[in-house]
Amino acid sequence: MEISVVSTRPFTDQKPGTSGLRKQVSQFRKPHYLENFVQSIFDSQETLAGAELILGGDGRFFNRESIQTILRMAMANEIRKVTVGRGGILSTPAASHLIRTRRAAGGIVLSASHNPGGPKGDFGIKYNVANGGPAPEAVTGAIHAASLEIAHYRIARAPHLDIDHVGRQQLGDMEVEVVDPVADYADLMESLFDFPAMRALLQSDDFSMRFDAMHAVTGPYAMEILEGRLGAPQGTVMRKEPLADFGGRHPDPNLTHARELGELMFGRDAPDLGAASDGDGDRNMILGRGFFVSPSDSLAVMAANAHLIPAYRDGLRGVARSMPTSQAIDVVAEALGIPCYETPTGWKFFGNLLDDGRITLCGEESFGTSSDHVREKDGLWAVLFWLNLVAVRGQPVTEIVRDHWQRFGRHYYTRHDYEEIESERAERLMDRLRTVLPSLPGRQFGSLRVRAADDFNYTDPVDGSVSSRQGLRILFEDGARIVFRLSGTGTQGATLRVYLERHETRPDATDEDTQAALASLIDLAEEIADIGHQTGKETPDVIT
Ligand code: VG1
Ligand code: CO
Repeated sequence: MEISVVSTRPFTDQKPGTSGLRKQVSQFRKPHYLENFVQSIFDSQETLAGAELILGGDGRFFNRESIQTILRMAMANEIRKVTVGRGGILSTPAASHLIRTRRAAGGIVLSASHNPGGPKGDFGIKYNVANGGPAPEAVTGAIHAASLEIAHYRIARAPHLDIDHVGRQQLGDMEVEVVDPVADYADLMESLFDFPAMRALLQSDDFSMRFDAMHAVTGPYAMEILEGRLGAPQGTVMRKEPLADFGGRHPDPNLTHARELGELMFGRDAPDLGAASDGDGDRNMILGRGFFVSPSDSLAVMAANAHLIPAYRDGLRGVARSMPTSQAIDVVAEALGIPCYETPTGWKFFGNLLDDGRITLCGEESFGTSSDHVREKDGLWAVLFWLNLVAVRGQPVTEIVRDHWQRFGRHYYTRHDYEEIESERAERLMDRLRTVLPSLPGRQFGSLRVRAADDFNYTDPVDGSVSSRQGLRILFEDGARIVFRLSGTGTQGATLRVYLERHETRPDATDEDTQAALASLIDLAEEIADIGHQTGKETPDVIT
């Protein structure tokens, strides 16, 4: 088969962010843009030659076309075998699982997660390593370095490959196996949870649930698991057909974008459990009847109840959360007598802790939770965890969370996002704040006294690698915190994220409105960072 060696020149913007390379589709469609990045993966990752690669994506616009290109480049770069999800589909956690079970050298997942899709939307490409997890910083750094030096890429002149039927084919010397994207993952879920108890719950007359797949990748997974294997009534899965533009909305599981689900869950005769996942199936939102479970609380509740779930019957080795995630799980870990690690934002930082057997469960405030069953966050897994929990505790979601607050106190928590700020302005705000931090410790603001203020640095306890400048923290003596960081997943301008939290232990004060309960911290964040003036925005664009 003929191989073309195509001359190209570097693009200077191919530095992967928090989760892969994410750009507008228009950027990805520029001649050579995708090819340059893929060749940079092959050039920098020597373990791939002669090995197996897993390939799939969330089905968004440009997914199928990219898969054809990557297959032809893989052949030209002497990959032994590519395993691809039928239709080019693989959710992020399913891809992680496949990499592990097939002992592949790595995987490429095409997704921009919860960002909008379509010709005017976003596209993304993530590289995962042999443990099934997102490439650590050393690997993304090497890919970026290769992208800055690239002079040509290799691609086979091959016909269009059929990726819509399960089976094996040859592309020159390379084998291409198209697999059912759902089956292995569904088996894995069945091995972790108490399916008989969940089936009984879903089929009983006094329980109902809705899962919003948001026209994204989890539709087929949720259909097979919830309506198929667990026998949930038809219609349990909403917006189940994956669409290339997600039906024109953001596949972002929150109350703004999962509007219909929110209306149902906060309306009359609401179902008992509501849930949604994002574009690539790694995020989850959990709702009770008229009740929103904050992701940080969800993580803490999971840790406190893990022993009730078959896969975690013997307890947890340890837990971890990203730095801005609330400290609700720290309190649970302390009660359980297990370690709790604090990592920078991004799933890649959990990989070593999981591989080293230090933790079983981990999560982020950004609707991400998972365990050692894969090396990615896992949306449907979290939903099944909650379903299993409701089945064995025999209590509604709301009661489970309220009980948790009574036992451990409540960590009031919110995140305020200021979007599409001019990048220079956002950097200036952070720089200014960085210079203010040293003057804060010891200062009193109303009833709050600053204990410490710093720029978060992380040393990986397993390999000793250091990641610096991972977010600015102001820590108060009573345990309250304000954290500032800039997003690493956006495609337009900069997004400032302000994370606020306070621990309330008075049993009669755990049912306040979150924004009201955090009002003085919110005002203080504005005062210290001068957000309105620095960003030109009076109020945040998104509050979660
Ligand atoms: C955001 C979240 C982070 C998450 C990342 C990828 O990153 O804050 O917790 O790991 O998205 O999630 P940032 O840098 O924009 O804050 V996903 O579901 O987009 O792969
Ligand atoms: Co995602």
